[in-house]
Amino acid sequence: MKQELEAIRQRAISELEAAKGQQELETLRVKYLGKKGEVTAILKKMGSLSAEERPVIGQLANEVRTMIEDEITKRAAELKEAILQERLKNEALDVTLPGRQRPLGASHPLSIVLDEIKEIFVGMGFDIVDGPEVETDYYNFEALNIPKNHPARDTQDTFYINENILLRTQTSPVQVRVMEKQKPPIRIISPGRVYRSDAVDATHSPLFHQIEGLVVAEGITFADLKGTLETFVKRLYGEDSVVRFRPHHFPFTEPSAEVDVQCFNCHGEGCRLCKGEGWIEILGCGMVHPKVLQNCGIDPEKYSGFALGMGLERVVMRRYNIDDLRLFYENDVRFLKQF
Ligand code: 2NM
Repeated sequence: MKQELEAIRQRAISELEAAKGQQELETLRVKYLGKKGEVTAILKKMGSLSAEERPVIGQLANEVRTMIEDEITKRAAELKEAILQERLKNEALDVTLPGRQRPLGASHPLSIVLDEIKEIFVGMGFDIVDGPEVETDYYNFEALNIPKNHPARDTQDTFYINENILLRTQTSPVQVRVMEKQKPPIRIISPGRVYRSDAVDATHSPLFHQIEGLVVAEGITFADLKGTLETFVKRLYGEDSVVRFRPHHFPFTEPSAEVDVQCFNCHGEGCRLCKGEGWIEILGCGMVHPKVLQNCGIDPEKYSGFALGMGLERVVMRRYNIDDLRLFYENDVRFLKQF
C-alpha cells in the first residue's frame, strides 16, 4: 500500500504539472481525491490493515492527499497567472504611440453663404421651408403660369422622369405648395437643389442651388419688395452697397424686375469682375402674378405678394472669387480647406 501511495503521488504530480486548464485540474482532483478516487480507495481499504500498519499508512495517505490538494491549488494559481499574462501581452497598449488623427470637417462654401442668407431672411421674419425635388409638371410649371408649349418648359432644359413628373427647375413649386396649404400672411424662403439639363462647364451645372422668397399678405406692394430686397442686399454685401432695379419679365410675376448691385470692385466704372458693366446682376423678383395666387386658392382681389429668386452658386463664386463652379461639387479637400 505504501508503494501504491508513492506511485499515486508520483503520477498525480506529473499529471498535475502537465495540466493546461482549470477543467483538467478538476478532472484530476476527481480522479485522485473524489468519492471514487484513487486515494479515497486506499483509505477505504485501511480496515484490512494491521494495527501497527494502519496509522503509518493512514498518515501517508493523508500526506499524499494534502500534497495533491496543495499541488492543485498551486497549479490553479499558476494557470490563472499565465492566462492573465497572455491577455496583458495580447492587449498591450503602447501609450507612447501618437493618437490617430480625426480630421475635422468644415462647412462647405455653399453652406456658409446659404446660412448667412437664411440668417438675414430669418431676421426679417421669414420662415424656411423645403419641398420635393422630384415634382409634377403642375407644381413646377402649370401653377406658375407656365402653360404647355411655353419656352421655359423646353425639354432641353428640364429632366423629365415621364411626361408628368420631372426634377424641379426652380424652388417655386415649394411656394405653390405653401400657398395652397397656408392662409396669408405668408413670409417664407425656400432654399434647395434645382435641376436643369445643361452641359457642365465653368458656369453651368445640371444641379445647382436656388433661394426663392415669397411674401403674401393684404396690401403688399412693390415698395415692400424694394425695401426688403435693398435691406437684404445691404446685409449681404455691406451697408454702402448700391442697388438698382431693372424691368424684366417672368411668367409668374407682374411686374417683374432684376436686381443689380453696383460692382464693389470698380464702383460702377466697369472692370473685369463686372465684365465692364459696372453692375452685377444678383436676383430676379416681382409681384406674384394674380393668376398664380388664384391657382393656389388665394384671392388676388384681397391679397397681393412679391417673390424673388436667386442662384446660390453665383453669389458664392463672387464672394470668394471662385471662377469654376465645378469646384463646388468635386469635394477636393484642397479646395474645401480654404473656407
Ligand atoms: C424668380 C424671380 C421672380 C418666384 C415666384 C414664385 C411664386 F411661387 F410665388 F410664384 N416663387 N418664386 C420668382 C419670382 C422667382 O426667380 C428668379
